[in-house]
Amino acid sequence: MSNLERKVPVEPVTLYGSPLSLYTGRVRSYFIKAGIEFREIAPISDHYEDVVIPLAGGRRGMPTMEFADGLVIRDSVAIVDHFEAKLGTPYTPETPKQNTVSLLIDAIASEGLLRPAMHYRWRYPENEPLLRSHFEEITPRDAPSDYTVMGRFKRLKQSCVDLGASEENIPLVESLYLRLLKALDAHFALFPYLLGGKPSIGDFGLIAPMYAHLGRDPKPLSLMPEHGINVLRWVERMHRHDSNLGATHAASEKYLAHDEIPETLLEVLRHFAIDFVPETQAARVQINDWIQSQPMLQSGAEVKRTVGTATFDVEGRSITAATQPFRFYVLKRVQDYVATRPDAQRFDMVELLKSVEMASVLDMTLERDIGRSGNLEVWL
Ligand SMILES: N[C@@H](CCC(=O)N[C@@H](CS)C(=O)NCC(=O)O)C(=O)O
Repeated sequence: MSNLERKVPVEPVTLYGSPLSLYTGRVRSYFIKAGIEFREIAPISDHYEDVVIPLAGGRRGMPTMEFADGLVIRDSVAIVDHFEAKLGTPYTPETPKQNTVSLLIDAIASEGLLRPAMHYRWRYPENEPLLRSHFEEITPRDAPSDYTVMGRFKRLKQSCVDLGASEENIPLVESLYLRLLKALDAHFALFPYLLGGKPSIGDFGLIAPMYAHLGRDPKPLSLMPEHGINVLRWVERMHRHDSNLGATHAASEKYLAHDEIPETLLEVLRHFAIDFVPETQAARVQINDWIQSQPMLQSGAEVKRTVGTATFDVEGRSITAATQPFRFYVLKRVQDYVATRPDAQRFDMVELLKSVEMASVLDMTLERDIGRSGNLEVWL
């Protein structure tokens, strides 16, 4: 029996989520890869309403998970962290450049790809029958208006615009996404996962937008056979217990040797930088201004999903998008990792990030840190 198998809980855990939920995808894929026995159910039972939500900080968020002994964890990052710690960090690369890239892609993909994910879901009516059916499955008891099927449609269509996918910006959002597919396709043609023969934390962040929205809703799914066959194969691979290497992939089920970051992945990072860097910089300024304007913000106060909007330029177009402190909570993990490396390693990491126009993200910090308390993100 391997160490991994021995440390896996005996009782199956319960994952409250849905096939249409972006962040459930991160956890589902992690559980499948780590061999964690789980049952996934819709978050609608009386038990969920009366017992789980209060333990989840009162937030009705997917994913939320519950252990047989009653422990509840809400938030996909916290759930993955919990299991990484428990299992001996099986999906955290040990070498510095690979771990930096894994953490960076985790942040960029799970927080920075919401714009194409929401655009391709909510702008194409052919997705609606599937979405309606899934929302019916997860409509809670005595649903408040925001949580009825119609309420969710209205709210989420609006949040597509709020995230910067306005009517005028559709050509830009689609062009950026199709170029991303192309870059990822070139990478996954050569490597089964981001860093070689085994998934990393970055793969689990990337599967979040690439499954429920971009790899499953009918319209964006239809783009994959034309623009990203190897991305489609990776999406499938991320849902299998085995490594599922392709015939053209090297046979090793390990991360690449010598801390290598392949050129195809550097290209993916260069592409991510196009909107992630200006957006994060603009969001940082706006959120820090907001923090300054809140002298009474108590330590322990819940961090709201959005605190305003920021405007930035991408390829000559202006985008205004909601600013989300959570982006910085995830990004800080890369920043802290790099900051605590020995000088020589840090130098190499900064050089690597410079080569993909991303070094500036190491300095994009908030004036107040974010922590967790009672299953909520809180201002420290
Ligand atoms: N940071 C959270 C975000 C969770 C989240 O936003 N989940 C969405 C579904 S993917 C949700 O439940 N939103 C509430 C709603 O739409 O009612 C995580 O990583 O789990």
